[in-house]
Amino acid sequence: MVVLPQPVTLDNHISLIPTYKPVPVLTSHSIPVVNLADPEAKTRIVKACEEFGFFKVVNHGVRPELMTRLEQEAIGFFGLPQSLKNRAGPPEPYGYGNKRIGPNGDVGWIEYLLLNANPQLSSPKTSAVFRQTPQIFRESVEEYMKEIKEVSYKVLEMVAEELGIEPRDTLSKMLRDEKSDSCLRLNHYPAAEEEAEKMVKVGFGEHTDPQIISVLRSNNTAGLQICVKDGSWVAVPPDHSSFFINVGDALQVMTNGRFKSVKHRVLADTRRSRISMIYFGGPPLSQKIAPLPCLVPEQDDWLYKEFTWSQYKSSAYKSKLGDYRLGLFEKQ
Ligand code: GA4
Repeated sequence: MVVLPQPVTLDNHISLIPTYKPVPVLTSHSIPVVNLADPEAKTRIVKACEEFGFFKVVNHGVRPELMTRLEQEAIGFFGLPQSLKNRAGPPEPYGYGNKRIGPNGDVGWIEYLLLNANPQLSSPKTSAVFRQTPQIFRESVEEYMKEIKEVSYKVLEMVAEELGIEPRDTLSKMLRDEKSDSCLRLNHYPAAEEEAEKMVKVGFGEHTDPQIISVLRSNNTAGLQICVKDGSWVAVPPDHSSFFINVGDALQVMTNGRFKSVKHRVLADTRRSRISMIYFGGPPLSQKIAPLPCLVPEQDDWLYKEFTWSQYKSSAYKSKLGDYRLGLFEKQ
């Protein structure tokens, strides 16, 4: 894709986006790192999901050229003239979005493209995006998704094995399902044009991901932060060759709170642009979500009521980004 020299315009509400002072950076050894080829991987994953709801994955098997090619294509897309990009929006929920996140007034220093990750359920907006962009963009997205999905299946199968969940594809089959409600998000946190604007801004406000699992890859620009047990925020050193895995709300529920859905945010240092690509693995809309009986046999011990993914999703889309969405589904 040709990169057009277009200035990035995140319209005129920039002053609404708060600025931030930098927070302490966790050194990389503090963030759990899991080598997927390590025989200890399963144990390390479960420990990380309990402690942080977050970990970094190395030796993941995704071809580096797929990662860099999608990054290049995303840069190409975001470099298109604003009027062209706007034709792919607004994101309801799929398509191109600029500054506005979700339907309830959240804003950030960001432009993005949300795509359905399930070709069976491809939305008209996703198809429209691909009609307007070069073939190689679609191919990069599809090839990347194929491999990233394998990473998420592998991780969920390791979780199942370590926790003794049987069969071992209990979790991964929710994503493998042809009706799985999964999506791919390409985010661009642009560098500021004006010298005076070069500061840290909220790119993506604090939130948890509603789905089962999210797999993130970014370029080497910092910005991602996670909230740890004592409530403090720590910056995650970027690593463009690895993936970062987040536990989502649905996995927190299925493990009855044993795994933590990690609160995270992106504070964009607008001196450098940041590109991230995230696969959000969600179950089919009709999938029932509740603590897994093999982990918590007695319903009296369940911390959450049973709900369908469709119910949770529609409730999420009525919420603000930073809301505690699981509150409505907790048992009294
Ligand atoms: C957070 C995780 C994913 O990026 C996302 C987001 C979605 C959106 O951007 O449209 C939501 C947000 C996310 C949670 C609450 C609702 C929905 C914005 C928002 C305010 C695509 C998702 O599935 O949920």
